[in-house]
Amino acid sequence: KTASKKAPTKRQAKPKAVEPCEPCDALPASFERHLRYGLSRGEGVSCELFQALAYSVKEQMLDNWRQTRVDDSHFQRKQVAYLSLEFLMGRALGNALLSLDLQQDSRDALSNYAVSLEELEEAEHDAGLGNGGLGRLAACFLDSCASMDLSVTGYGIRYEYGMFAQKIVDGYQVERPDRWLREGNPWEVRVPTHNVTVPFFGHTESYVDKQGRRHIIWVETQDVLAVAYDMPVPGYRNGRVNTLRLWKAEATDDFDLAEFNQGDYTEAVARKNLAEQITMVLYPNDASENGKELRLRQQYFLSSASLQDLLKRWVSRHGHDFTQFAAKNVMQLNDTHPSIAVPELMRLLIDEYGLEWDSAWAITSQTMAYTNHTLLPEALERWPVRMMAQMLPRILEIIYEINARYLDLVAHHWPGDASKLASMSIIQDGPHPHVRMAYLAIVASFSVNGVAGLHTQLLKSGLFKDFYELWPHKFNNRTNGVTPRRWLAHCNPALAKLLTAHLGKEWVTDLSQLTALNALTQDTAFIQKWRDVKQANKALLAKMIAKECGVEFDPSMLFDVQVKRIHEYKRQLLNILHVVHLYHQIQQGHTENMVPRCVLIGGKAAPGYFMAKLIIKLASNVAHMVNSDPLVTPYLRFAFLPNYNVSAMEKICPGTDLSEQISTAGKEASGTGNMKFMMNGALTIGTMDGANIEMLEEVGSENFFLFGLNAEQVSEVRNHYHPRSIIDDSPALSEVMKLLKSGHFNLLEPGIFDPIIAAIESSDDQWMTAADFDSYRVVQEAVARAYKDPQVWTQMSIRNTAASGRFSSDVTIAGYRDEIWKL
Ligand code: GL9
Repeated sequence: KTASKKAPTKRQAKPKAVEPCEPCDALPASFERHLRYGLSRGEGVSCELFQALAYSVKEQMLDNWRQTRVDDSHFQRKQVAYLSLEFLMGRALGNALLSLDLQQDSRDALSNYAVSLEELEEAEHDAGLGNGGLGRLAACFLDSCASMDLSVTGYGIRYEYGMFAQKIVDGYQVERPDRWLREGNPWEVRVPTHNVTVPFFGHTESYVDKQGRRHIIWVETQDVLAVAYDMPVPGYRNGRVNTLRLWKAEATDDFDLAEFNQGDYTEAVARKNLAEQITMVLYPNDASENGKELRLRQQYFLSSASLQDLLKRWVSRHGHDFTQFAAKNVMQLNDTHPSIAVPELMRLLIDEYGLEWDSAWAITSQTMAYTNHTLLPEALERWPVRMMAQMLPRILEIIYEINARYLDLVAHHWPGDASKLASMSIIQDGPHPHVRMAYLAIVASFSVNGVAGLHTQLLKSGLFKDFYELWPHKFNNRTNGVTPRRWLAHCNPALAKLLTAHLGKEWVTDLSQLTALNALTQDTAFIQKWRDVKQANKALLAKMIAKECGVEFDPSMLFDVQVKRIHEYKRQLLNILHVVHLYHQIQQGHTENMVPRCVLIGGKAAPGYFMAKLIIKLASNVAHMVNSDPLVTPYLRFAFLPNYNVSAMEKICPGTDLSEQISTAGKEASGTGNMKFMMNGALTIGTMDGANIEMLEEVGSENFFLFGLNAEQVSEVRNHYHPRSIIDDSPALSEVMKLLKSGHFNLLEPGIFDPIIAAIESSDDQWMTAADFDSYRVVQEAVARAYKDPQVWTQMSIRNTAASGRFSSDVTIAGYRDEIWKL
């Protein structure tokens, strides 16, 4: 394999303007056309109406989509490739209508049909191509990049099965496959002209060419075809349409020729499946390493296909002249998942395009940037050397070479310190050596960032301390954010309308404008309007909860919500213990100062995570006892919402009063749900963790319910943690534990919650639930007191929204743009 085509392409004098050949039909006409001629039946069922509307909305974007590509390429703008194994996009219709200002046109188009736009939006299946925060962050970033007119392409995988659907059966989580593409995906465009092939397995050979240069070739590979599916990413009313390119794995046509020739045609065709498995399913694991071979295949498949795509585009313009490549390209690695892109870029530059090692390394190390999303040790990816040697032999050789050269540098920096060489090596030695992907990413990247202030601090002082000493200039913080288009303008139309009426409409693209709300906190008429909006949103949320959980939430009660992945560090357990405490208080008749509240918990547990699943079961059982006691329900109701996802959050955050952000300090890298709630006027009860700290800074401690140990205290107390004496010293917690142990919540299932009880009482409890219980309970009492005065509560709510401007992902992306990408 040697380099192919030489550089071609004439420079165009002007960017081609994309002229529509026929002026594109306005939306209503286009909608009718799609409904009548574009779809199989045109019977007008809501799924078809949705498809017709989606196709016609996509059609409205096509000219701008093409123009965006032409302009970016012509002006030779610096490009960013955002590489991510996850893009948790959710639904696209509502967002597209908002961005393109097509809401009224859509209503017009639907006027002849007995269906509302809102109903059609509900007919769209979520694109659940992610697990949680990390994947949703990628989706918010794409929206901000397009809205800020940045040339950024998302590269990901087109999983046939997205995040599983969660059912609750007898209180237990049951996973159901999410075949989100079954009815087709009207937004995507298959682009076979961008096909590339990705090699696997085989072995390497070396040869010396006529000039005496040694070359490595990777031979007898099993190649898999990567087929591009593009999804449009419209900017907010600015004419830009960026691209999310998702790769699907298919068998190449020349698979297993030998088998063909032996006459085993059908067998050979049937075996195609092996290749296509690569993009079959999203791994549903939240922040945990899983080491499965198929996962590594997915990672390499995405990395290789995306880089080949970028290099092909480069070569078509510049030939094999890569001198400007690093000045014009950045790859942002969303966690270590795509970090195999580092050796892959080296391979492509050296083996395919004939560069020398040093030039290839200069390019690679000036284009790669790495974002870390977690400190949890179980989430740090490591791949067995043996697995890599088999699957990606050429890649492993390159990793060894990168490591050898980098360890020279380490040896220079810490002369004679062999322990540093071992602890910092990309290869973790031992009987089963592993490749440490985070180290590989740091070594090769010009930027390493954390996702909130505390998180970045802890990276520098803990997990990556030695690397920080070696390369302090690489480290930087980029506090996460969420897009105000989806998470305010779209999901909370009533509040959006009120904001626009008082502040004008600029806040949608400049969320710092919300600070002007502070001037309205004494305006009683405005306060009343704010309250009315919240009440109306609570009524909508209550309707959904009645439907999904069969529990009546009363909008006059305090809505107290915790939705996120179920994980011990996020401490849904602490929340449940508090519910049990309230339940017990009510049963004891201590209701004098009680503020009636409805507690909602929702989230998925990783299918193999025993404790997380047991926490769901506990929530379900406690909810059952709470809701079936008529003495209790006037004061307390509790529901577990099944199948929490992006579109559920769009209904939840506008109707929430109190947002639960109660992780053990030092464990939640940032959190982003916390920001969505804040934007929508919820108050937060939370620990000094992740972005909570910055939220508190912005809004002031008088508008935030802070409790619990801070990160420093957590690591200090860790060494002498005795939950049993904490429990003994706390009458409230003692009662709660007594009730749990009595089997009150599992009368027919004796002993099932023993592992939870044991975990709380264990001095090894990493999450230190008992340590924060009393502090949490006391601050929950302060919450209740504040809620009693609607005027005061509403003022605090307004101040929270007012202070949320800093958590727009536009602000985050401005940071990436100026400090990392240098666009
Ligand atoms: C996460 C962190 O746990 C969150 O605190 C952070 O807000 C997001 C985005 O930076 O990244 N890291 C991680 O692995 N997940 C996160 O949410 N997990 C999932 O996405 C399921």
